[in-house]
Amino acid sequence: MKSTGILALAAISVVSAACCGGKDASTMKKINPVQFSEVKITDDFWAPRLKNHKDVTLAVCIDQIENQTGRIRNFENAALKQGEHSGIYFDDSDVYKALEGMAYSLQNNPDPVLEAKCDEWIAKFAAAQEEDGYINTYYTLTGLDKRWTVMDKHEMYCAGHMIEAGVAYYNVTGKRTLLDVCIRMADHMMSLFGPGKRDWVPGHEEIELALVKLYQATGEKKYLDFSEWLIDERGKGLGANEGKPWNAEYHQDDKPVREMTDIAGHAVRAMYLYCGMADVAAYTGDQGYIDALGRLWDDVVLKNMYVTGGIGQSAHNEGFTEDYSLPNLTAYCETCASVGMVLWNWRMNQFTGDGKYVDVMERSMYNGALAGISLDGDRFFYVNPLESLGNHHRQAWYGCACCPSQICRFLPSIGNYIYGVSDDAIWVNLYIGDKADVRFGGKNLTLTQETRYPWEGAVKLTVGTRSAVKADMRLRIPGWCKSYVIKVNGAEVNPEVEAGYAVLPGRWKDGDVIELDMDMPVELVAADPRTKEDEGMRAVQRGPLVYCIEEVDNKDGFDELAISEDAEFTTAFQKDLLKGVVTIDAKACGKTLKYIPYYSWDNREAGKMKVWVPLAQ
Ligand code: FUB
Ligand code: ZN
Repeated sequence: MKSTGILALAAISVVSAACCGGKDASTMKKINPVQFSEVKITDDFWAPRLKNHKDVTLAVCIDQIENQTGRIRNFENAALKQGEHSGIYFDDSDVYKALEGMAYSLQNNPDPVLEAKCDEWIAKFAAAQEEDGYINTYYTLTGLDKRWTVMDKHEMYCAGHMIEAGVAYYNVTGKRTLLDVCIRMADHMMSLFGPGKRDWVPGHEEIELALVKLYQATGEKKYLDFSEWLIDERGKGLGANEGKPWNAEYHQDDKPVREMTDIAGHAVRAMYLYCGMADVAAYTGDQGYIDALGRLWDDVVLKNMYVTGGIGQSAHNEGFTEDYSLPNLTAYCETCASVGMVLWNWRMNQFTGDGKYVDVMERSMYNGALAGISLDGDRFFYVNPLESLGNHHRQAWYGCACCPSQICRFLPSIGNYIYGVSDDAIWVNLYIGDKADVRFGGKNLTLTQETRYPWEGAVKLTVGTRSAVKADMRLRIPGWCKSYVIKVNGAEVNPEVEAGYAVLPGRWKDGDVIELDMDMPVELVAADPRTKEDEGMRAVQRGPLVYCIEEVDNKDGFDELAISEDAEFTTAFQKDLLKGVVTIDAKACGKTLKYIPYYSWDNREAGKMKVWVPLAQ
């Protein structure tokens, strides 16, 4: 295959988010996702990763939390009100995030031993909860008199992660012990803060989106209202930066959220805030939130995002610096921030039905986020640079372990992102082999997807249904795809494409087959010319995957390697390399550069790595 074009990232079109054509019973979202609990992943790409998550990653997280660090001991000590707190003041959140991943894993693979482990942890959380509902082992063990005095001490952040875990575990098992702990903590917070009570701006967002989940689980609207109140507290100069050398911008507290135009500050904080705003707006229809999210999306994606879908240029603030400044060697691109991009873009797509959000979601998922875990599932990146001198490696764990626990909860819920339904359409967002049970128009149908994506662009969808279903099938045509063929029951069709989706109206019967065959050439990617760090350089992309060169494959003069616009590319699936990858050989200027998918780097002999390679002079 040969490259014909050059992609410029800034070519992603600029359209602000518009609200909410259709609605379902509960939200103003246009699309509702088909939950991962209804989607059985069967392909060769993700299914082995989910197996690894179950067999390896969970064991690693449990071992770190119980044995290698003091995270569970903090809960035991807090229950007894004796002993010390060890680690960082927000370490409780890692335990909750790992539990959330365990809950999702139980949904995919029921396992009484794992469930017993969850119950054991939950009993420890419940024992560590104060009489008044407060729960945070750091303050219980270092002085409850100081709780709720410093807005950046992550009390609501930890509570938010506990709520996400509590709702997940309740949804999977029906057991409500942890949900009740969450409700008591939420009610405790609401007894102190809110209209007519104390002001509060959580220094690290997360509680906002979690309260919406608590509202969904309990039907108690007061949690939705509290979430909205917390979001609206921002930008009033209340001082989220007290006790920390950071300004209000770092916490997204420099202006009211409806006035926000530019992404700034800490990347993960920003992502969680935007998710919370989208979740609240899904119920309230707040146009001020929706317009702000559209503006912020343009600012992030067009001026501050790496080709890997990673965000947050600087280690200094774990966040944003100047527009178009995207250094590669020192790129921060925290794994959590890439997962945050997935979570936020998923929500934006549900509002608007615009495929451009899924393009970004897919970019962050397959590149920035997936690089965060080793192919064996046992080591993690926190920082994901686009260039390495050979000294950057995944680790078994981190003192600040937000990223391992993030990956732990992200992977088993990957099925969430594949399908959606709206009043009149079934949306196919991602191409991942699976079998899904879809409830549409009062009927149950199955969709069976067969594909070798991301290695090949051919997708076959088979409908299973007892009676014919009238629906538009909306197949996403990824932004990278310039040429494709669609067939229905073997006959080629030429559907309209609306906002990135090919729209196939029909009355779908049992056994109907839709085929989408996307050309997946190798492409050279140029950055926006305002990005000086990538001037005169090109990245290589094929389908949703960004590629890189590693020294282990390119030992001969690695630093001098150059690519050319007329490079000749050959691709090959190598089943024994890096657990099976399509490699790309680029013949340029008499040399052959060997490319591998970015997500798979640093899984062999240590060495240098680059995504952006200079163009030959
Ligand atoms: O502060 C909690 C988490 O730790 C943040 O989201 C990460 O950036 C790391 O600082
Ligand atoms: Zn992280």
